[in-house]
Amino acid sequence: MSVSAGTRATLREQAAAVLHGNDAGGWTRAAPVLYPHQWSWDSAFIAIGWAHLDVSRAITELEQLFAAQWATGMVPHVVFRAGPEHPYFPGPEWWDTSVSPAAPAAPLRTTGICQPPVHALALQRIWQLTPREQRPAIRARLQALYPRVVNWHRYLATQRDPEASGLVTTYHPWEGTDNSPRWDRALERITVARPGPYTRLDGNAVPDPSQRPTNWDYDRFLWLVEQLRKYRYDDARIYREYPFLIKDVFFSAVLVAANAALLDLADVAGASGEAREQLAGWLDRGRAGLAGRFDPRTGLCADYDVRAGADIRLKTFAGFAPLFARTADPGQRAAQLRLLDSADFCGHQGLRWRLLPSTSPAEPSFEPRNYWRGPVWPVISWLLWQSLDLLGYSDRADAVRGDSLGQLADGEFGEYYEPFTGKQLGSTRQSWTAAVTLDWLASYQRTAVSG
Ligand code: 2M8
Repeated sequence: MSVSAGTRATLREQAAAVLHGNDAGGWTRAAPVLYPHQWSWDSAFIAIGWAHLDVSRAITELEQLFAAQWATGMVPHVVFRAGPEHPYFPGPEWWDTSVSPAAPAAPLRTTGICQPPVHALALQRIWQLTPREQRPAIRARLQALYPRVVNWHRYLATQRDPEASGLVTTYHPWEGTDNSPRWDRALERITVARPGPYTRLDGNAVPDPSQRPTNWDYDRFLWLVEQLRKYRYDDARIYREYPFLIKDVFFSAVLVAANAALLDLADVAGASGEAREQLAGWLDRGRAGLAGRFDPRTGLCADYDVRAGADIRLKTFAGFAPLFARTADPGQRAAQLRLLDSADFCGHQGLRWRLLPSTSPAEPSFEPRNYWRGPVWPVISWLLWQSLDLLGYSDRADAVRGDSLGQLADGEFGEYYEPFTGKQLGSTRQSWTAAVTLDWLASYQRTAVSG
């Protein structure tokens, strides 16, 4: 599918208007009503979008996020910045991160978990787009931010991987793909003492409950937060005692790509020899860790439930971790590309667009309208597009971009999309969706210039 130049121009204006509309001054709401605060990986994608409008504003987005970095190096999944006129549940009281000596001091308020480290990819894009006359100023800011990003990666490579396996351990479904069926078994194993009374607010923005996690999910999400708080968000204690620990292959693949991006920026950032060596070490270890989780029979990578000692073998987008990590292994690449276009994924006859669904329609747990259990997420399509492009599969990458823009042409900038009808679901005016749209649109110019 190719989108006309006229549609592209309109989309660019609309996408820029979404970012400006959600701009809260130095940071951007993830969505106007559903997500009124600053979210971590949203912010990284958002910075990529801002980079096309104003590189200085783009780097400010990351600076604001990293201002809330924990002493451990962790970048929290939400920085609560909106006032009481923008309600969100669960808010800072539920997390009460003051129990941890590593949490940032008041008035900063955050959650106590994290999300995939897309930030280095954002920094890389910002630098690529910085006009010559702005280079000295942006370079100085990049140099200040860079060690903090290295520190963030160090946290993931050490505290979140005490086994030095190359795979990041996640503590909570909210560390990326909330109600993905990848977590079902691990959540079923947990006996939940009733979490304190609570009232969900997500129904205000998305009234159709079939598009959101269930109350069963929320009971478990919130109970897990209570446990993390009980352990004072201390990684060592969590690792010893807490019931939900998953080696997440998607999260780990993003870290691989992010380590490669930091190495690419090492000269610009004036990185020390030691930092370069560490980054290269984490990169190799990440690649090896993912290779160890690849199943040649299915062509997919499998997550691992640390507590149960069991593989999580499901057909979801996360199984394409080797592609997201841009694997150098030709056998894995070929197997993954075949699978990507098979009837279990993008080659399914009923799909509106040839785009990767969050869960395969062939999975019994597949639900086409429900959040991370089936819909297509533009940000995931963007990560796949970038990987395919960098791996040299430019035709397949172009098709992902074209289909994604076709899907986005309704101008709603949905959070996610129904794979069979192509209709928008979840929030509208979702910032990260607008951001990746801007990046896709600008890539037509890059192709035109370089080609
Ligand atoms: C979703 O998660 C939040 C909780 O963090 C929610 O449902 O309230 C997820 O899609 C997450 O990955 C995303 O960062 C966030 C904001 O877009 O929304």
